[in-house]
Amino acid sequence: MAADLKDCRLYGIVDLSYITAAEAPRIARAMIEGGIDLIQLRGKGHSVEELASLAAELHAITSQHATPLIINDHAEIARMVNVEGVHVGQDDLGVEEARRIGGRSLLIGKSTHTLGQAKAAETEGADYIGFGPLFATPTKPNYAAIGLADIAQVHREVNLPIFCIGGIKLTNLPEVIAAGARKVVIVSGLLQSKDLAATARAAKQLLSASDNRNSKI
Ligand code: 3NM
Repeated sequence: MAADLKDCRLYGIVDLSYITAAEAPRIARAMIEGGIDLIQLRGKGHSVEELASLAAELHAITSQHATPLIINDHAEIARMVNVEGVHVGQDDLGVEEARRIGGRSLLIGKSTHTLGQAKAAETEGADYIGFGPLFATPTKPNYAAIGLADIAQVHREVNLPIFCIGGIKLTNLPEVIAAGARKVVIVSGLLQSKDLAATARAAKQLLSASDNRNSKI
């Protein structure tokens, strides 16, 4: 489907460290209701079988709304379930390898934590990057916050859709946008909010009201 990532502003993650697999379909529906543009399934420490089965269940929901579903880490799941993409980290599969294992046309995203890694991901052929963690976050412990200072430069120098990530909440989103972010991933800020759909809608509104929207990607 090669979803038009340039139109995607808000990326949500169904992260099994915050919710149970049984809750995941309800969460995915709330994300869609809130206008989230891309959904990832992330289950660090969960088995491939369990993730593949949950991915199939979530894909039955996301595909009805043409919301791309991205699987974290496990490119082999893209052979079992018609997910739209795979997201890899710095210590995981390379972009090409993820594409090869997936065996078909897929969106491949890559986590990057420095300007250099962001440029390398572009050279490597990633379709989009995550850039962070902007703030320290319990969702990805052991990673130092990179702050907001490089956001403008990464947007100038890397010609890919860039999703800023890490510790982003509704409260600090205006500051993140002011630093130059156009697209963000929010995990705990959505999964721990009382009304996920309302929080997502509010975040979308902030993102689309920003004047960064003039950008091409
Ligand atoms: N990747 P929250 S930060 C999954 O910088 C993830 O690559 C990051 O969760 C990176 O919104 C992160 O709860 C956690 O901080 C994002």
